[in-house]
Amino acid sequence: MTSAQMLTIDAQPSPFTFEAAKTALIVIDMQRDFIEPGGFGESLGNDVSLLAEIVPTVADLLAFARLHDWLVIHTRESHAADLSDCPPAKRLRGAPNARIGDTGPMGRILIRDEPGNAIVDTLAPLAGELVIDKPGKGAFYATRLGEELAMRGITHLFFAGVTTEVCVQTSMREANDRGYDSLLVEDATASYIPAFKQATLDMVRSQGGIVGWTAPLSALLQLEETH
Ligand code: C5J
Repeated sequence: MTSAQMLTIDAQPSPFTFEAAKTALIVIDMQRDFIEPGGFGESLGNDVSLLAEIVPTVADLLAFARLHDWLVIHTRESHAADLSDCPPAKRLRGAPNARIGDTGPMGRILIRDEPGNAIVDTLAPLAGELVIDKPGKGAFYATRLGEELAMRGITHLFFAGVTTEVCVQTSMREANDRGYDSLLVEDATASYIPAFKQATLDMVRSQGGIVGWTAPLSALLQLEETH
C-alpha cells in the first residue's frame, strides 16, 4: 500500500475511495472528562462505561492510521481557565451535578490542562500528531483545524470518538459543509444513549450519504489483506 494509491473500502451507502496521502483520522474528544467517572459526562448523569468500551477499537484504528502515515488529529473539548470561551448558555444549561469550571475529582471540569481534560492514556497523542482544543461541539468552530487540513491538502476524513450524536456528528457536518468526504468508523464511536448512536449512523448515510459514509473498522483492516 503506497500513500499515493487510491484505496476503496466497503462502506454505506456506497464504497468509499480515498488516497492515504490526502486522508486524516480525526479522533474526537476521547478524554477522561467523558470516559472516566468524575468528569463532565458523569456530571450530566450518564453511564460513562458505554464510552470506555470503544477504547480498544479506537486504539486499533489509530495503530492503522499511524502505520500508514495518515495525518492523525485528536480533539479535546475544553475551555480556558477563566471561561472566556465558554458562553454562559453552555455553562448554565440544565441541572448537572457539577458545571463546566467546577472542581471535581479530576480537577476543574472541561478546563484545558486539568487532569480530567486529558485524552485517556491508551489513546494518548504521539509526538507530531495534531491536538486541537475546541470550545464548541464542532471541531472546526473557533479552531485552526480548517487551516491545518488545507495546508496539507487533505480531502478525506475518517472520524472516530465521542459522542456520536454530539461532537462527532457536529464535526462531521461541519466537514461536509466545507467540502470534505468523511467516513464515520461505526465501532470506533459511542454515545451515552445507544439509540442516538444508531440514529446518527442512519442519518449520516441516508439519502445517498447526505453527510458522508459509515463503515466498521474491519472494512479498513481488510485493506491489509487485499493490497
Ligand atoms: C458532549 C462531546 N457530548 N464530545 N461532548 O457534550 O460529544
